[in-house]
Amino acid sequence: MTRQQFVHPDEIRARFSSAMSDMYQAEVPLYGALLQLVAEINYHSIEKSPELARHLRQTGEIDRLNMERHGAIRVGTAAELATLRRLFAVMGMIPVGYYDLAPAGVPVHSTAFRAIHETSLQICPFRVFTSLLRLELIAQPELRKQAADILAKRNIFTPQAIALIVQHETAGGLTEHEAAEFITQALETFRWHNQATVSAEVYQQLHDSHRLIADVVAFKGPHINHLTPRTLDIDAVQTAMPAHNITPKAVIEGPPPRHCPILLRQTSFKALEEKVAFVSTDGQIVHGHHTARFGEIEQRGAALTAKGRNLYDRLLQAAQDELQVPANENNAAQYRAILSKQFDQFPDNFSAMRSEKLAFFRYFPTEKSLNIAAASVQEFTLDELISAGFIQYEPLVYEDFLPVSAAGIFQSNLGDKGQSHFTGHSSQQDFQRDLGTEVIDELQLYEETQQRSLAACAQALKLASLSL
Ligand code: OOG
Ligand code: NI
Repeated sequence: MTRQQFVHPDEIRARFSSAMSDMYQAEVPLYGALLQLVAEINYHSIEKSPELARHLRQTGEIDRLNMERHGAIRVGTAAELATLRRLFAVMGMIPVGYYDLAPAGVPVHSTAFRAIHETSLQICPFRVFTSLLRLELIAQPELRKQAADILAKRNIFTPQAIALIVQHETAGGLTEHEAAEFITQALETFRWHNQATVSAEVYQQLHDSHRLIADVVAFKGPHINHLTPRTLDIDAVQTAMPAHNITPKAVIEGPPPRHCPILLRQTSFKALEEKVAFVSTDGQIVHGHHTARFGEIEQRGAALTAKGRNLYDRLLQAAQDELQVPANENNAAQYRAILSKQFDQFPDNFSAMRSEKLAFFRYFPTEKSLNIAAASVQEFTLDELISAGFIQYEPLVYEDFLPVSAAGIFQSNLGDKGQSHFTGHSSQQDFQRDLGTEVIDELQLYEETQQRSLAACAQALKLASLSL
């Protein structure tokens, strides 16, 4: 069989993402309502703002907007995480970034599986925030052992999914028929099961230790716990949610509203209370409930450089320090005011963000550049080429996550008022050992995309090279 007959991983990812969205819509109808609301508001945002429309067309984001989403899952063992890495690799999804949630009181550490090249991201930007439970953070040794024993007994992958992962690894790809079967089989891992694998008593013990531990340990597999569409106007969706019977959390996570959006702003609706069946040791079924699955929306903005990110982290921390208590329903308006005031210090135009090297950009040759004699611009710097109208730039969209926001999303859904942080030291090395590979540094990826766009400009203008 020749390579040409393999379905491209980008195509498998696009189909899988769409199949997962269909499954989640059937499982959580409110997600369907949210999708519709987001699509309507995106449509109006584009109609209302020719500038936004032009920007989205220039970057190509307009074509990926309606299929853009991320999901989140939580696994219990190193073996589960390592096999997930192989499963996502079939779809061209590689672990990017390390997120330590323990300091925020969530006993997990995480990565995001996603495509890494701008061409692949353009075909399908689907990402999955994937967390590994840190059992060592369970304080009671007996419960810790019991949780580990329960997890050791489960298998979260179908035999056919494993066989197709191996087929992909040995043959170098999947045929049309195999890819279709892979999507069906892989989806099984993320399906919701309303039957718990433990008794109501064990569930309660796990739940008392931390709600998240019950969510990971007491079920057959890592059910997808939310799928998040991308909105162009998160404030408009947040305001419109209650009229659609969707109750959002009080505060939007991330930066304040800005003319030039940066990083990521997110809000979610509370997890649903769902009926589950527990099995007691004598085989009796006991009915109960579990809250795990919720809905979330996000607005994505410019990817920041290390310098920009430091400024963001500092201003966010300053806003939290000034508020003194965690943001909630009662102080939401005050928090918004404080946050906006702090972020006055973050330039809100792309020209300043570029000259101060706060964000990453993608450079495009303009129409004008196609008609000039190369010799006439040989001596121009990048800034001069921009001023003379030969090159345009657009911010690179942030493709990743924010640990403080992620913790806020976890917390609002866990309703966890107890433990506010874990002290056990966490380590990217341990995570990578369990994952079976190193995670990619996201800043490196943005740097490379920026660099490739400069190289393309140099080529269009017939220049030997072009640098920042
Ligand atoms: C993941 C929470 C993090 C985000 O968008 O930051 C997340 C989870 O609840 O499992 O999805
Ligand atoms: Ni999320």
